[in-house]
Formats: sequence, structure tokens, C-alpha cells
Amino acid sequence: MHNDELYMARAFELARLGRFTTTPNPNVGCVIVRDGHIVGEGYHLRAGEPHAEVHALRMAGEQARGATAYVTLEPCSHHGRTPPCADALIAAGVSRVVAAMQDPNPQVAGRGLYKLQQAGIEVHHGVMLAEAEAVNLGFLKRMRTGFPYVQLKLGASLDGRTAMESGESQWITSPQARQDVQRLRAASSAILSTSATVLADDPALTVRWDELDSATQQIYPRENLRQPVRIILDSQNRVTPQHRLVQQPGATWLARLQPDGQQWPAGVEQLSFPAHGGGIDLVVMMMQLAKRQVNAIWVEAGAKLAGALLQAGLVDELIVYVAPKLLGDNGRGLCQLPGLEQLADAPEWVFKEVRQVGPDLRLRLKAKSA
Ligand code: AOF
Ligand code: ZN
Repeated sequence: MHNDELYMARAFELARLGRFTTTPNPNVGCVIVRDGHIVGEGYHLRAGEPHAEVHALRMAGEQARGATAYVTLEPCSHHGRTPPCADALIAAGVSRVVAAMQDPNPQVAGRGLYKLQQAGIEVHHGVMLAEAEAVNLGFLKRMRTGFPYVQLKLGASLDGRTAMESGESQWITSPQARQDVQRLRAASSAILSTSATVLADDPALTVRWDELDSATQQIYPRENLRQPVRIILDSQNRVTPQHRLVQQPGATWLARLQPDGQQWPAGVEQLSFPAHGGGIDLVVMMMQLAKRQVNAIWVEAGAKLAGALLQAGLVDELIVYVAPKLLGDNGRGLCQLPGLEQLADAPEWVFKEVRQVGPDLRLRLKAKSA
């Protein structure tokens, strides 16, 4: 009787402790069990720092000999920023390794498990696979497809309006929904917005530790705070060094057709992309962002970008905050989808989760085909 799922569940608990900090690396947890006792535990905290297995092996010390290691992702076999975990497990004398899933990183892709097997270790994988997929949506999508995982945040009234005709839209964000957004921003690699939003609202687009809920603060101490990269679609070079987001901690990438010759503060980069349909080619941009190791993108922008991303098929998940208000016929729509005439052409989504956040509802949806 191995109790594999029990220990793997603990390994996932540990893996999730890294969910605000590991990007571009995956969230990985590891538990080492000997004679029915956990003798070592660890998780990956930050790229460049030791992998989960190394922390767990350090804690187990000599007790790792003859033990079983539970890892939420296949142990790596390559020399990256750190040496291979497969080698460390072999050197420690572990006799059995259970991995939740294989690592799709082409630098690993089965070689870690193979290496362990070759060393005479009993290897097992495919335990709690659904959990393994869910914990690394961004990393897995990037490794498998070369595209980042995209979450599109929308705020709507009960009748699906996003703002009054005037553009007034502050009503949507109940303090609880805003707090929820802070947490979801914090869990993403990058926040994508547009120059239209920057010019209209001059947002900071940062994670404010003080505004996170206390449960998140507990697992994410202030000193670990990481700012997701702010990526601004700015095809007409309208963002200036005076805008608020430019002066925030962390990086800002201005996605442009043509860089300007200005001196920008440290942390600001201009990236150039080809044009498509009067703006930036979003598909090319997403591929380039994945090449820059962006795993998961949180989109906070207006109806125009929302529509363009949806029409390009680039959205993996919708996060819709629905406020219990009616805005009526003059309110603006949630996303611009011009040319949609027939019901048969309407993109279909599947509800994955419905939750009440303060006075609002939060809906989480995935594309029907996904
Ligand atoms: C593991 N355990 O805890 C993690 C793994 O640059 P490095 O050395 O940090 O390597 C990063 C790659 O290693 C990453 O892309 C993924 O394939 C794997 N991550 N592997 O055995 C861990 N974080
Ligand atoms: Zn490793």
C-alpha cells in the first residue's frame, strides 16, 4: 500500500506555495517518504533557485536512502540555471520516484524519468494528472504550443454592459472584486493592456501587497513580491515617460510597430511587432512573448482588445465579474465582435466555475473546444 495520492496531494499543496513567484519556471512540489513518514518536503520558489527536489532532499538528508520521492512534475535531466534533479535523486539513493506528469519542456521530455529508470530506480508517472495540468496552465501551454496562456478579464453588468455610453465604468469594481483581481494579477507572468486604457485611466497595473487578501498575504510574504511585466499595446506610440505605469517597480514592455528614439527609464523596453489590421499583429506578438518566457497573461483592457483577442482565437479563459446592476440599452458592450451576424458563428464557451465575490459574481469560462 503506497498511498501515492495522499503524498502527491501534499506535494501539490507545496507546489502551489510557489504560484506567485516561479514564473517563467513551473510550480513544483516534492515530498520524500520513508517507512510511511514524510522525511523531506520542498517546493520551487523562484527561477534560478533550487528545484523542489533539492529542497526536499536537503531536508531528508541520509533518510532519503531507500525512500520514495513524490514530485508534481518529472524531475529535470538538464543543466539549466541549476543542475539536474534526476542526478540529485540518484545520488541520494532514492529507490522509487512518483511523478504526477512528464515535463513537456523539450530539454526534459521524458529524459528525467528515463535517467532514473536507468539508475535502477522504480519510476511511476501519471498520478493526479488533472491537478498537474491545473497547477501549471501557463508553463504547460507555452512548452507545448509556443503561445502563452491568456486570461481575459471582463467586468459586466447583469445585462452584459461594461460601461455607460459616456465610458464611465468605475461602478463595476466592488472592493472585493478588486482584491480578487490583485490576486489574479499576482499569479500571472504579465499584465496586458492598451494605450487607450493608459490614456483614459493612467493605471499603475501593479500588484499592491497591501491590497491582497490576508490568506494570500500569508503564503506570499511582502519581501517575495514580484511585479508581472506590464505589456502595453501602443501601435501609435502614445504612451509617454510621464504615464504612471512607466514609473512603477518592475518591467514595462511597450508593444509598438516602430520604436521611438526617446530615452526611457530603466525597466522600459520597446518591442517592435508587425502590423495587422491597423494595429499590432496579436498572433505574432503572443508567439514573441512566449519566446520571452511569458507563461500566463492577464488581460485588463477595453472592449476593442477583448474582441480582437477573441477573434484571433488567443483567449484561453474568460474571467467575468458580473455586478448586480442593470445599465440599459445605452451601455457599452463587453467585447467588440464586428461582423457577427448568425448565431451559428457565435463563439461558445463553457462555464468552469461560478463564485460570488462580495456583491458580484465571478465566472470562469473556457472555450468550448478547449
Ligand atoms: C524540476 N523541479 O522544481 C522545477 C523544474 O533553469 P532551471 O534550472 O531552473 O530549469 C528550469 C526548467 O526545469 C523548467 O523549464 C522545467 O522544465 C524544469 N522545472 N524541474 O525537476 C522543479 N521547477
Ligand atoms: Zn530540477
